[in-house]
Amino acid sequence: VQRLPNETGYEGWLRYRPASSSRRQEGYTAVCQRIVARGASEVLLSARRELGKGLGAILGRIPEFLVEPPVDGRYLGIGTVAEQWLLDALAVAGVPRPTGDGFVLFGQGHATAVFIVGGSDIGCLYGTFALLRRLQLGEDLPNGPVVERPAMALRMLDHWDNLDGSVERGYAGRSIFFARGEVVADRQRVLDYGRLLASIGVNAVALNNVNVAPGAMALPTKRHLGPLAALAGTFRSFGVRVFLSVAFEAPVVAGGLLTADPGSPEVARWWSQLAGGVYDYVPDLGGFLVKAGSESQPGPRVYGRTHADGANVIAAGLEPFGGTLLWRTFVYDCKQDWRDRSTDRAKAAFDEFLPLDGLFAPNVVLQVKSGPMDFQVREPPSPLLGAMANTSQTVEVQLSQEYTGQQVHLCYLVPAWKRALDFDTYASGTGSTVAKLVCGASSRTGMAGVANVGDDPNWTGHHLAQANLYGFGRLAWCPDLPAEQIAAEWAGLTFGPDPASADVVTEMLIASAPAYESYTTPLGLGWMVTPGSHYGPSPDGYEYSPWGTYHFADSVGIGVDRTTSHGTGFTAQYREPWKTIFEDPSTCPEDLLLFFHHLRYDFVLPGGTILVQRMYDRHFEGTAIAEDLLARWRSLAGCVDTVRYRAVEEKLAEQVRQAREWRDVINAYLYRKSGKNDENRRPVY
Ligand code: GCV
Repeated sequence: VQRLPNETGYEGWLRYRPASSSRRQEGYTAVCQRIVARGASEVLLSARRELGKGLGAILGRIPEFLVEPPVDGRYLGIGTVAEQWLLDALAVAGVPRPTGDGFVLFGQGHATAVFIVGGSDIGCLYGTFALLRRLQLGEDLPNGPVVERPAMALRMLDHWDNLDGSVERGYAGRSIFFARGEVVADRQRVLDYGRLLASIGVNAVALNNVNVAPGAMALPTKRHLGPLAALAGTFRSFGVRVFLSVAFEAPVVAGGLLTADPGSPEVARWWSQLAGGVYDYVPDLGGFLVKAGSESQPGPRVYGRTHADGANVIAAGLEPFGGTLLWRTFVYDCKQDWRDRSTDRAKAAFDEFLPLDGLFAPNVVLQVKSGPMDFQVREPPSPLLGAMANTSQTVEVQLSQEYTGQQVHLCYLVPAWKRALDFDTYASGTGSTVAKLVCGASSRTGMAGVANVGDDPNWTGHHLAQANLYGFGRLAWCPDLPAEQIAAEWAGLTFGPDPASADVVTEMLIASAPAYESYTTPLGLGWMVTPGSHYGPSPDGYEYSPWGTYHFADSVGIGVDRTTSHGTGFTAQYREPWKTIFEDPSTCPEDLLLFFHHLRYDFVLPGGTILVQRMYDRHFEGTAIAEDLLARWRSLAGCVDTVRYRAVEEKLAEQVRQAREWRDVINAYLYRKSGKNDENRRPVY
């Protein structure tokens, strides 16, 4: 048996291996060994370098770069709509001009020549990666036009990286941007990250943690701006704009003022000077990101001001430079008395922000978590999404697997994000999906994801967690892509060219999140994790903490009554028909039942099973799937290189151990509360 060369995973999905057959390789080579490229901007140079690298490996020979098309008419042409020769080529082929950062791939005369034409330089770069993806997946050179354009304007990753190099909720090593209080000087890793991001269409990155520690408040000041500008320059060559997280109270802590009151003229002056200072160094800075008035962080209410006042004063400083202020709506009172059954964390963002609709400056975008709580494995979509007709919104998801197995457990999150994007808010009639809201509203909105990346050699800790990074970018580019297709693309690129391995990996990805949900907290329960670390089962951990994330289990039943008729009234934040659907346990989707309702253990579900039995069943089923994930992976022994094979095997074996622990702890808890036996007599302790 021929051993496959070991891989670290560092290349991600840009592995660029020789074409799978010599026939294919010849076909690609006939056209792509000569590249006609005339533009020479920084971004176009990135595209050229990528073509050199990618085609060099796929064709097995370094392509030649030309300025004039060769006489035999066989070449790959690349450039933008600003170049007449490409406009001519488009016209001859009858292909529409690409716009914005979109691109068109098309062939001429039975693919004797192939073109990548971008609406912009960045469009060319995206087109380059799209072509390379096709070739890596063994597809034909494009003939009929492939026309693409990013659906969302903002496709952004938020890093929760601290200046000391640690990463809040990071499970893949240390920061790739900061170390020991400084911005890193060696930018090789950042450059390779930029390539990965551009290849999936991500165009913005917030570098530092939204919980801005005092040291990091100095980030937008002179001391760090030189190195930050260099880092932004590296990203710029991949079409990625940089954002910085700033703290609401920075005028006091970093600026030495006596107040951070947004109503104070000196505070306004301070923010505008700060912005000016940053734009001197980073003229295309995306803007600032703020978490205020949340989880013990000071916010505008401290000064008797609203979130609109707080956001607008910072936004005014950014406005002259075209910058955007992303203001997070993750605002709630994290200290709750369990006896108070009317206060509900799920309601907080809507209650706080809805009355402010229309009061935010045009360059403010509210960044709304996809669910009303905090990235649980299953939550309903946030009712705030789409509820503010006169305010721009961006949806926020989490790639970093804080509550979904911390990159030890396999949990492919794209289907969950898709659920949020596909949700019909009915804000302006049927078809008002969240995707439509964040795609159409403005040139500043889209999707932000908390990054799952660190300095681990394979970027994400778990090799297979790279699928979430890949999937985030692809989904923000095109929310219509099916989660299965994204999984299959990624698996093909990462484990191909052997299609059998890619198929197994795709199936594993698709099975993973339902498994995780089942063996941890199915039916919308959530929150049974260990407080603080958010890892491993602790059924009463948050029940006896003041954070207000209770499930209210007693000897009779379990779940949170969020109905309007006798609960917290959260269901009233949804438009019809959702309000009615969620309000009634007989119409509420089973996966959200305990999110919206407190039900008796013997509540009869459609089909006749009682609630607690269903919970037992789900825990057994989920654990069995986790065991099956390991078995499926083991079926790939010899088909995947040893290094990656062993690393994934180790993670999956640990996942099985922990899935069994989750199953046993939660089932035992439910049994002791309810006193009801498992009707199948499986071991419940
Ligand atoms: C950055 C959760 C996490 C926090 C995180 C917070 C947020 O509560 O546990 O670590 O803080 O979300 O999104 O701001």
